[in-house]
Amino acid sequence: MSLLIDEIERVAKIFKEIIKKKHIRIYAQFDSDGITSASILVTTLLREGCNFELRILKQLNSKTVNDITFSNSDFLIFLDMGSGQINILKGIIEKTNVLIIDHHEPIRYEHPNLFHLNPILFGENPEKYSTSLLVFMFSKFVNPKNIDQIDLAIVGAVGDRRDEGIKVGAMKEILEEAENLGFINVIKDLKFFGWDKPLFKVLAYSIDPFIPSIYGNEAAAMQFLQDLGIRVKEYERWRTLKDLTSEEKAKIADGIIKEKLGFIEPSEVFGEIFLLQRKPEFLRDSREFSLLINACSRLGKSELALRLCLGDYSVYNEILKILEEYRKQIAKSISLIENGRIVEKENGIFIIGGREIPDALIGTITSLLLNSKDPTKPIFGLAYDATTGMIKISARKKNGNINLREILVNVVKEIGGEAGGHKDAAGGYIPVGMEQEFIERINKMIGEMNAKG
Ligand SMILES: [Mn+2]
Repeated sequence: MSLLIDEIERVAKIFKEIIKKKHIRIYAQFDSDGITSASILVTTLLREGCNFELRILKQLNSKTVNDITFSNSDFLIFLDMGSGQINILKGIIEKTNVLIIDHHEPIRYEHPNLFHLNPILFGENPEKYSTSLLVFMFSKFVNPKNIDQIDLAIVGAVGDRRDEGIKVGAMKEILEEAENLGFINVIKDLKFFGWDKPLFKVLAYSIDPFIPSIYGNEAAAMQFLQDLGIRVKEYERWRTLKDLTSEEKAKIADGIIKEKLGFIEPSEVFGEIFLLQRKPEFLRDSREFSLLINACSRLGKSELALRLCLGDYSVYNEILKILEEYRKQIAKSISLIENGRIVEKENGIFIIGGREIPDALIGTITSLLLNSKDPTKPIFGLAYDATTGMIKISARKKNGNINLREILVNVVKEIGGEAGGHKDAAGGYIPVGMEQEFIERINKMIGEMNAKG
């Protein structure tokens, strides 16, 4: 057994003993990993008959921490955030019990009131975990019944793009168990979803895989398929993913890999897909489920996503409308970028979102562009965030040894702000007006790091 799993088990047992005497307050990060984590925990607490409150936070920072109210008998839980913000949580930890379940780079801090579950603290690779998987393991120790939450755990992992590597260690056993119990089915296929929708539409609106040359352009998607020798229509009916032969699927995969000229791994186009066997048809594909959650969150409707996770399917039609709006906003942001809101320096690419690209979308957009720009350069998305009155930063990279979290932490030390995250995906805030300074300093810093090797 691993030290991490031992610790999850130990904390789960203590938790089970004391939770009935406590009022529990859950704070979860607003993306698909955070919301699935919150849902798993909500189900767990309901099964234990506990009192709790839940809030979804866009970001935990020195401003939003002030909104956290509690009394000394409360038990606070932070999901998919908190590890990197321990400094601002110390005041709370001094006064009451805090449980952090997270996989972002942690600050090491010990206190009798603090339970801190983070793979990095136990020498494990954080790339193998999402918070949803950690919360799931925790919940399973609280009550073995919670094995049925495996599907949400997978949706969260998919949202963080952790699905490629999760079949290792403890997760491998859990996934096999879930497969045997009929909760999930793992297949290999093209990584698109929308099995019954016209194929050209599926390609035109896919954001993962993302094909920039046809995104949002149905005519271009049709042309792309025709150029590959794939019929888009059969008699009077549009063909769908379901209609494709394996040869045609291979042609599409090859076509995309060629189109993207090495900007994409073959496994991002064709690979393992987790199907959720116990969910209704429209939520069966874990990637589609995850996209719906993200669309809701990014457009400020995380409560709908939460309801969907908890099994209230009456919200589905409303969520489909949100998804449409989400896609429109992404298409609009991408066209803004193509029309000049981007700066390419020697050592990095910078998206200048200003007030035009919504701060809630800047992370998504930055990730998308990572698949179509020079893969040797990290990308930094900048957008104005009205809630903090600061410029939000999202940083992503594909290759190279530099650590984006470290770089952002160093820069905000010089120009002000906050930063946290992972080596390959980090984020933060800088003061308004410091954008140019930020770009210059980042470009210089990465240049110096690359020179050192
Ligand atoms: Mn996460």
